[in-house]
Formats: sequence, structure tokens, C-alpha cells
Amino acid sequence: MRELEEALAAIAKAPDLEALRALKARYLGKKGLLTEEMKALARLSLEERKERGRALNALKEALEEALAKRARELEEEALRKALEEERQDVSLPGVRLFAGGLHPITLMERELVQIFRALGYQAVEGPEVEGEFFNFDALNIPEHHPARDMWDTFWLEGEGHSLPGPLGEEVRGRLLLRTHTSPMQVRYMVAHTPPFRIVVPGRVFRFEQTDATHEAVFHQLEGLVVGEGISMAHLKGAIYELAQALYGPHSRVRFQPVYFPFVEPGAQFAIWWPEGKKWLELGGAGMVHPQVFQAVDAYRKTLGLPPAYEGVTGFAFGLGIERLAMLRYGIPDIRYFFGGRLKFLEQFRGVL
Ligand code: YSA
Repeated sequence: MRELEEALAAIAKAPDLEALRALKARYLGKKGLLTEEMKALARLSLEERKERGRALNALKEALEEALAKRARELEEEALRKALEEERQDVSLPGVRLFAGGLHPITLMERELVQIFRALGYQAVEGPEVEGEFFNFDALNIPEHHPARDMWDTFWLEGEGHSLPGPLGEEVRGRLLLRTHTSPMQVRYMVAHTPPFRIVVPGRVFRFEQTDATHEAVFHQLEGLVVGEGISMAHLKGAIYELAQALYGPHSRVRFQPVYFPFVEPGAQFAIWWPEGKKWLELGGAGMVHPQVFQAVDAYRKTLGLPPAYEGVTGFAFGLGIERLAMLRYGIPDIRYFFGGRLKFLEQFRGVL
């Protein structure tokens, strides 16, 4: 029985389940001590075998019980330890998920609109599917005029379409995806009388090959100011204010003559970017062409409205928002904006 006591003590002290398995094999396994003793029974007399057999069975039961008890203890201990180690610290800050944010073009557009609002401009928007009349004819770009080649156009298939005009009236004609935000000049002038100052942010479309600085779908900001005595000096002042707001007091503006059918004179303008030490070509501008005012008044007449643009002058400008955002945020390729890569967009979380 000394053996039993030793065995029970060893089981009770087994440090882990591995050791317990070894002890079980040692005593109860195929070649275990107890098994050997059982085999030895055969050599005993019947009387001795009975007595010894009973004792061995009791021993076996005692060992099995002790093994099961220690196994339970070890399992409980392991569980307790695991629970303790794996305890969640709910006070730790969590991993931040990117829950979405404003697109860099939206940020740039909002910044521009904000700048012009502060100068007394109102922001208005127009349709992306536009009539040929508003996108071209009323802007002094008649059919077959070579200037139409300046804007490679996505036309909507089929003839006999109609769309709502500036006052909701039905306008019939060919439809297209607007190639610039300038048609909103016409729409706004038809529906309002001067003086006014507006900016028109929006998406425009061109049937163009894309490269690092050209997209087929991009954004423009149009500006239009009409009233008595509006001059080129006012246009320069407006672009100057824009430059100051974007790049501070050391910025400058530059105008160079250029042709657009809907302005006379026409100009392209650039802003001096002090940190980059570069001129940034931003867009086109000019004094609203008298032909545009005449087209607007002629259209008003068809709606039964009196002429409103005799004796007034105005300036207009249109700039590319992507080009400006590229410089502002240091983006080398325009195609990143709408390439749909979250890694790119996530960088603008919290800008502005
Ligand atoms: C001119 C005179 C006005 O009185 C009013 C507006 C204008 C601008 C005219 N409507 C226009 O669209 N001119 S533009 O074809 O030279 O485009 C203006 C700006 O849009 C460009 O300077 C450039 O910044 C941007 N742009 C043009 N094509 C682009 C583009 N940006 C990205 N991808 C393209 N494919």
C-alpha cells in the first residue's frame, strides 16, 4: 500500500496535464504497474487471487478517481489563468475606423464658394444634361463654328429631346453632357435681372483622352458679375481677391489675351503661388460678349419677358477645380481623384 500512497501523492502534485498523462500510463497503461500486477494474478492460487484481485481493483478505482480529480483541478486552473490573461481592458482607446469624409474636390469646391460668398456672390447650380442652345448657341458658338472644337462633346443619342429651360418651360433640341459650367450663365441671366454676382460650381464632361492633367469628367467653378459699369478692372479685382484668399498677401495674378467666343476681350488667368514659386494657369475669363446679352434678351422675349441686358456690362470666368486641388494638395496625377482608392481619399480626413 506504500506504492498506492506514493502514486496518489504523485498524482495530486502533477504540475500539468502532460505529467498527469504520464502518470496514468505509468500505473494504468498497457504496460503499467497495475496492469502487470493484474497479469501476475494468474500465477496465484484461487484464494490468493480473490483477495489480491479485490485489493488491486480498489487500488485501480482509487487511482482513477485521483487522476480525474487532478485533471479537473488542472483544467480549472488553466481556464482561470486564461481568463485572467485575456481580460479585455475596456478603458483602452479603440482602433479608429474611417467612417467617411468629404472628397478633396468637394473640399476645394467649398473653399472656393466660401471665398466668393465672402465677396457677396451667390452660389447657384445647373443641370449636367444640357441643351445644345445653352451650352453652345447662346454662348455665341453656333453649329459648324470652329470654336465648337474647343469642347469635345458627349452628345445624347437621338433627336427630339426636351428639357426644362431656365423658368421650367419646355425646351426642345439636341442634348449633351455640359462641356463647361458656362451654360448656367445663360440660364441665370434669362431668369434674373441685373445687377448680380454668382458663382456656379459643377461637374462637366469632355470626350477627351485622359492623362495626368486631363479627365473626361471634372469640375469647374464659373463666375458671372453683371451690372452697370462693370469693367475688366472688376474682373482683375475678383481674381486678385481669389489669389489672396488662396495663397496670401504675396500672391499675384496674371492675365493673357485668349479667345473665347462668349467674351470680348477674352483672357486666361494665372495665379502666382509663392511657396511653389510658379504661375498656376487656372482658367478662362473676359467681358461678357454683347452677342450673349442679345441671345439672352431674345430668349426672354420668347417667354414674354422684357429685355434686361441693354446698357449693362459684365465679366465672367471659369476655372478648373481639379487643377487647383492638385496644386493645393500636391497631387501629381488628376486621375487619383476619382480612381476610387480609399488609401488616397483617407488622407483628406479632417482637411479644412
Ligand atoms: C472662359 C470665359 C468665361 O467668360 C467664362 C468661362 C470660361 C471658361 C470656359 N468655359 C472653359 O471651359 N475654358 S477651358 O476649356 O479652358 O476650361 C477651363 C479650365 O478647366 C481649364 O483652365 C482647366 O483648368 C480646366 N480643364 C479643362 N479641361 C480639363 C480641365 N481640367 C481637367 N481635365 C480636363 N480635361
